[in-house]
Amino acid sequence: MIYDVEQETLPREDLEKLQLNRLQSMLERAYHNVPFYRGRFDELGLRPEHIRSLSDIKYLPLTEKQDLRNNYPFGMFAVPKENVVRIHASSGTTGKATVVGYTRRDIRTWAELMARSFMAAGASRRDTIHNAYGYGLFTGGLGVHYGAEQMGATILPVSGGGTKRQVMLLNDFGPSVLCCTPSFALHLFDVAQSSGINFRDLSLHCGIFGAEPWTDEMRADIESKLGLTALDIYGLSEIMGPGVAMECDTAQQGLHIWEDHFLPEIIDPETKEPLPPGEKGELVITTLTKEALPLVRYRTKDLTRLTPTPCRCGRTHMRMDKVLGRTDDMLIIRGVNVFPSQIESMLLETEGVGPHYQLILRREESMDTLEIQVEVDEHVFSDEIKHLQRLEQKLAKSIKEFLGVTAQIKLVEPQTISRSEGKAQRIVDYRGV
Ligand code: DLL
Repeated sequence: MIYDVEQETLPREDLEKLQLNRLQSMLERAYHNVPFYRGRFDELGLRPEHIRSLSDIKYLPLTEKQDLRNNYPFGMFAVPKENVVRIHASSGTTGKATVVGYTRRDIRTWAELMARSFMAAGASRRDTIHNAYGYGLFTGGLGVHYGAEQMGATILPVSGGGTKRQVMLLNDFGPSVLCCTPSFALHLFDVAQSSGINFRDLSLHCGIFGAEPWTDEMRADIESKLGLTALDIYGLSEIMGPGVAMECDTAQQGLHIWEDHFLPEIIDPETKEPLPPGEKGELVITTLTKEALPLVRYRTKDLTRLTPTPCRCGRTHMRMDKVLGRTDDMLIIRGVNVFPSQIESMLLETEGVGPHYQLILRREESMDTLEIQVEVDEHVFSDEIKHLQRLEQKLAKSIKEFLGVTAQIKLVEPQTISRSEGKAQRIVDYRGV
């Protein structure tokens, strides 16, 4: 079922007309109300009315996270403070948080787009949704919450933490949809198992997982363990929060970007030049309707590819591939570039090797080293030492062969790698310490 048939299936020509209209009025607002943008435009001798077609977007300046930080906390807002009804922030690993704001209409749009996302996942108002995304300054909890209510489903505002209690609620309340990070879904599975609860006996039919990168191999693992359809949801606080793009359950192949509100592009992260359709690069998004925090060509740092071909589900909005990783998560090990997701795919192809892993980077005598710690099943771990060593060597060999990096593999016991209730920490980097 489609939540907003008219908007979600707009013929491309009409969709692009709508995008151009919205782009032009957003640029007017950004230029006149945000000193940062007025400064950028003036430097380039550019005025909003110079943008006459969607392809003119390439003349607009890019916006980066640092620009938001430089204008911390509210300097990029395009409306007076009294029109802002909500603030969220993402903590980030370094420096000050990135602060975002919403008007009443922004919140309504977000709820609508999340309702679209739920229905794209095959959910409906008859569902009960267990929401384990954190409530608070993080956008996950409240974003999902408002969308579920907008669609008319029953929402369980569980938030993060208290894994054992969550398992009890899953068992007792019988929700049909689970929302959390993919790594937390696996953690819930482990905790359920140790309490003697089989996920497959629960009433869940669908999981809406996002907020961190995860591979198709991880999806297969989650689907088989949890007995549900696992779908990918993408978003970032700067642009809105969850629900910028959502995978449909019809094709389960790429995430529809809600293009009547967001204009996506792919650029080469090095040269910053736009790339032709279908090429892999950094996703850049321009918000088309956001009132409180309009962003022009925001660099997400996320690497993906846009698929302009029509989707079987009937939605006309373009799809993006599952995010491969972030440009700033790319590991460069002795000159070889590799993303954690590529290592994840390789690990999960091996029977008995689990989805919980951590990449540990060290510098030894000015050489970078990579250690991959990965949990193995109980029966693999209790195997003879020589079998474990053989498996370690086999994994190291295929990683070297396919990804070109030398890694030391350390197979560890189940439950040894620390679990996160939010985003998993896949990389531990001791190089700068
Ligand atoms: O993570 C919003 C969100 C909440 C999305 C719940 C989905 C579900 P931030 O904390 O600002 O916002 O982090 C945004 O997380 O730039 C990506 O690098 C990463 N990310 C989000 N969704 C996905 C996904 C929320 N499905 C950053 N796949 C983004 C891969 C994702 N990475």
